[in-house]
Amino acid sequence: APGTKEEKFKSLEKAGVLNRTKTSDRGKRLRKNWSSSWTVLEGGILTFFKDSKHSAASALRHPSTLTTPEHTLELRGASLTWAGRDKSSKKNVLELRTRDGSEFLIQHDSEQIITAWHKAIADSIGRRGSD
Ligand code: I3S
Repeated sequence: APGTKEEKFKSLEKAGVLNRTKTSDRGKRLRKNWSSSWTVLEGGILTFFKDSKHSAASALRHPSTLTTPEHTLELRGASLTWAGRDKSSKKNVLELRTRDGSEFLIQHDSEQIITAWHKAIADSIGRRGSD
């Protein structure tokens, strides 16, 4: 029912295709490698599945590319900011830093779509606190 805890929790869940790249692994800088990825936000976990730039035919032959998570991020204790020009020349880029010091950039050409992701991720982080 609307207004219940369950309903609020459900409203935080989100899925879609985003461009993303990992820029740091527990503090160690990585070379950017942008790819398009099916992305799911559920229960305080953000999951990037293997990139969706392969053709549909290829995905049918290799279903694991659609179902194998490439990165699973625990949002508890994470921080989310809009990435500055120093981080990327792309528009609409979010920077997500996990508690273990790993960093990801998340991007979508649509401002409306990236704003919805910003809200969903920030709400999820906010609900889980920082300790
Ligand atoms: O921060 P950088 O090095 O300018 O990031 C760019 C590179 O990752 C580039 O790949 P190469 O290192 O193979 O040149 C990517 O193609 C660019 O997209 C990256 O910059 P943006 O500004 O798009 O994040």
